[in-house]
Amino acid sequence: MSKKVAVVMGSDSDLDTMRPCIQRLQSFGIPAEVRIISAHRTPAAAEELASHAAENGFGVIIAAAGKAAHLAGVLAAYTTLPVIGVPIKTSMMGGLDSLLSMVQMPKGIPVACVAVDGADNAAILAAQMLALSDAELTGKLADFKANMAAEVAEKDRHITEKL
Ligand code: RP5
Repeated sequence: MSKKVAVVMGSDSDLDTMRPCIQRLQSFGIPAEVRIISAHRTPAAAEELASHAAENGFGVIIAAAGKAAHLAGVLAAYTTLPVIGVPIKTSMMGGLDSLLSMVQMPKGIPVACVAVDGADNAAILAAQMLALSDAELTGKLADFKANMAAEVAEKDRHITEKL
C-alpha cells in the first residue's frame, strides 16, 4: 500500500476544481484524505495537519487555494514532505494572483506548483513522487503514459485519414 496523499483546499468552493485530482489519485490506488483548511481562517489546523503529516502516513501534500493563496507555503513551512500547490482560477486575474502567491516562495521553503487549476497534474506529480519508493506505482504510471501516448497516436492517425 502506497503512502497517503493529503488533498487540502482553502475552501469548499475549490472542490469542483479539485475533483480530477481526487479521481486521479483513486485511479492509481493511492489513498487520499481530503480536507478543507485555510491558511488564514484556520491556521492552527494547517499547522496541526502539516506538522504531523509524515508520522500519520502521508508522503505528499497537495494544497489548492485561490487569491492570496498562502496555504501551500504555510503547510510547507511545517513539514519536510513535498508540497504541491494548485493555484485556483479567480475572477480578478484568471488565477495569476493565486499562482504568484503560491509559487514565489522564499528561499528554503519550496512549493512545487502546477498550472492554474492543474488538479490532475498535481495528482500525477504526487504519484511520481510516491513511485520513487513504490515499484507497483511506477508500473501504473508507465501504463498511464503508454495509454496517453496511444490515444494521441490514434488521434494523429484519425486526422491524417480525415484531412
Ligand atoms: C481561498 O479563497 C480559497 O482557496 C478559495 O479559492 C478562495 C475563495 O474562498 P471562499 O471565499 O469561496 O471561501 O482562500
